[in-house]
Amino acid sequence: RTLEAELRNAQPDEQFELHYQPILAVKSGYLRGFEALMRWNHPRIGRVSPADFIPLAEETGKILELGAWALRAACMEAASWPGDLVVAVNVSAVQFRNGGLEAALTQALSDSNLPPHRLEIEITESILLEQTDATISMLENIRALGIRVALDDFGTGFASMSYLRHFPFSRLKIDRSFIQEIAESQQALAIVRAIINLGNSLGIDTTAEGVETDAQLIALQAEECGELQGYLFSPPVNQAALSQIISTYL
Ligand code: G
Ligand code: G
Ligand code: MN
Ligand code: NA
Repeated sequence: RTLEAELRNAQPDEQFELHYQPILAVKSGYLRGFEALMRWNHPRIGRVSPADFIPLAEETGKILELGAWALRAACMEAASWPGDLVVAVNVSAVQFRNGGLEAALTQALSDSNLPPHRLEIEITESILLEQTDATISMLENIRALGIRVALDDFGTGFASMSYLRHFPFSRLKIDRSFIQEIAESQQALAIVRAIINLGNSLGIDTTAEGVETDAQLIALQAEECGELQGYLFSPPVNQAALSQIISTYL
């Protein structure tokens, strides 16, 4: 059977799991929370990369089932974490367009009892391209539930300054392509600094993604960037390793 047929028949609870990557506060080094990242372990094919199955799931509509499963599973897991640790869940443009997203969010929060301020969704700029008014009001409804909204991969797409004025984001996640260069390139550092300053003046938090080296960390510590994420601290890990990270940091 094709990968598409395998995906169509896959039960989320049986073949999928979430891995979690820690997110740290820059100044204090405190653990702020985790980004949940979906993993598909097919019984015969083995591990399939999200880069391969997410687009396929978006084309076939399977992402609606997988996305709702991920939201619920992430909220259930996060409800068992200590303190105010946040869970960030990636949401596809297809989930946005379909119209069931608010219901899936409400359901995940009520099933898990997770306080809404501990849930953040990550959306990409592609969501902003169409249906502007409908998109703005959906984001406002989601914010009104107390859920935070991050704009993922910021700086790579089409997001213009006007998006930042009109859409109620709580966070900008600076794409790792910029972070990769900050220790060597004055231009990359200038762009990252500009994004951080923009966020700070608009009251929007910033996260630097893909921090891999000490030199990058030092460069970011000199800026007013809020949070960090990257292989330097940890790759996405399974639930057992996650508990380990929580007990190390807390
Ligand atoms: O975890 P990894 O770096 O392999 O993820 C590759 C891509 O798949 C990233 O762009 C990531 O945002 C996306 N992805 C991972 N998990 C999810 C998910 O649960 N939902 C959606 N929509 N995308 C995800
Ligand atoms: O598109 P999004 O930002 O959601 O993608 C997250 C992806 O980035 C995950 O697949 C994760 O495995 C990957 N990732 C996380 N940290 C790093 C890093 O430090 N370097 C690289 N190259 N990828 C990373
Ligand atoms: Mn993300
Ligand atoms: Na990203």
